[in-house]
Amino acid sequence: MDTTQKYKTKESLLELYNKPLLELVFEAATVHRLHHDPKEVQMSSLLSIKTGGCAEDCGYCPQAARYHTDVKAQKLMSVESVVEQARNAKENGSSRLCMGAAWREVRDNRDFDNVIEMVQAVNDMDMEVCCTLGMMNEDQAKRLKNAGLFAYNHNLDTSADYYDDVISTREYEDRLNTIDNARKAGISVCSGGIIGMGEAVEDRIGLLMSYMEMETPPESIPINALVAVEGTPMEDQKPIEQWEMIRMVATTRIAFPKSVVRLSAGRTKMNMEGQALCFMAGASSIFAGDKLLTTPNPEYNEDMEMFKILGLTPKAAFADGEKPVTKADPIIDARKAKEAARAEELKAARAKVKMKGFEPRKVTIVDSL
Ligand code: SAM
Ligand code: DTB
Ligand code: SF4
Repeated sequence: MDTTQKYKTKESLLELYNKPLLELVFEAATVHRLHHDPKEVQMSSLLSIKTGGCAEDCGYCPQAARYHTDVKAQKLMSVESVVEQARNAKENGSSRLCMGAAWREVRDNRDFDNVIEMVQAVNDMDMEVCCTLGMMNEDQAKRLKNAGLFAYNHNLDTSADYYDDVISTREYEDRLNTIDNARKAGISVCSGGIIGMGEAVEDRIGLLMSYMEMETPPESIPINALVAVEGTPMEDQKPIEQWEMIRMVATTRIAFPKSVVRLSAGRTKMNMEGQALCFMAGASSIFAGDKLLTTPNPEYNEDMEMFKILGLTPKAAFADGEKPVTKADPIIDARKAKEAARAEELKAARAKVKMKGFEPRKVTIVDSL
């Protein structure tokens, strides 16, 4: 049953969303079973590699510099610390690591070189690597793909109509372009949205329509419930009901039968029964680990307990696509060659000084205050 044919218009999707809940869940569960193993759920761990201090004004985001939240800005993590965190995520059952940076856009600088090295290292650990770094151009997307990036997360967040109520520092069109650049580079697309930001149900459907209009819809669609963080313009938003999350997951599943639907932010506010209905209705992935980017998420052992009760199993890496090959990065290789040559020069200079019989000057280091 190709449901994308049946539910192609805003009206039909709206009607679907508003169906009696259990009928909607039943229909979604039926579609889910045609395209996915309902026992398998992908576990993806999030890691904030560069936190806070972001120049954008996304109304939901605790990492925007202009809002007074408890998030402390931190510089880019080291490659070694990322590898350590990836190892921990893998040991806890995650098959994907999603690295997030509080950037408006990717810039061609040393930080991006380091992200390339992170992608190479985590791909070499046989985990699916996903990045969410803000806007990027085609060359940057190609460089990430070359490093072994499996997926790129870039959310449209809401409908084109409601977008201006949420963000003013960039356009919907900019988001679409970045998604296009990831797609052109052969990277799997992860793109979804947030519910509970004060939008109408029509905007939730409008978000889905934006994906419906794409030549190829995202391979993965995260559905987030707003985490209303103190200090952001959305701090007082009324929390959504679990039923709304279930309806949104089910409608997304039916509209995009082949995509992975990710039950994303907001699980700490849901009980196990609510999450179970989401899995029944076609959610096939979660963010795992006790932290999203800056806000709490259920602990690994809580999720494992839930999986045991519901009879779910973590999905293996690369079940939905071949592992990318990590290729050499010319920029990093050139930099390393330059550093090696400089080290050789220094070594030779030191040896020369020694041959002449000079003793290196002794320097006493006094602890600074
Ligand atoms: N800076 C990059 C960007 O905006 O694309 C990547 C990081 S950004 C934090 C990734 C996504 O997290 C956002 O697009 C948004 O969908 C989601 N997000 C951020 N804050 C959220 C919140 N308070 N509640 C739910 N989702 C949130
Ligand atoms: C997505 O759709 N949700 C994740 C991930 N992609 C990057 C982020 C959720 C962030 C929630 C707020 C926070 O922890 O800062
Ligand atoms: Fe910056 Fe991304 Fe947060 Fe927007 S969502 S403020 S771009 S970190």
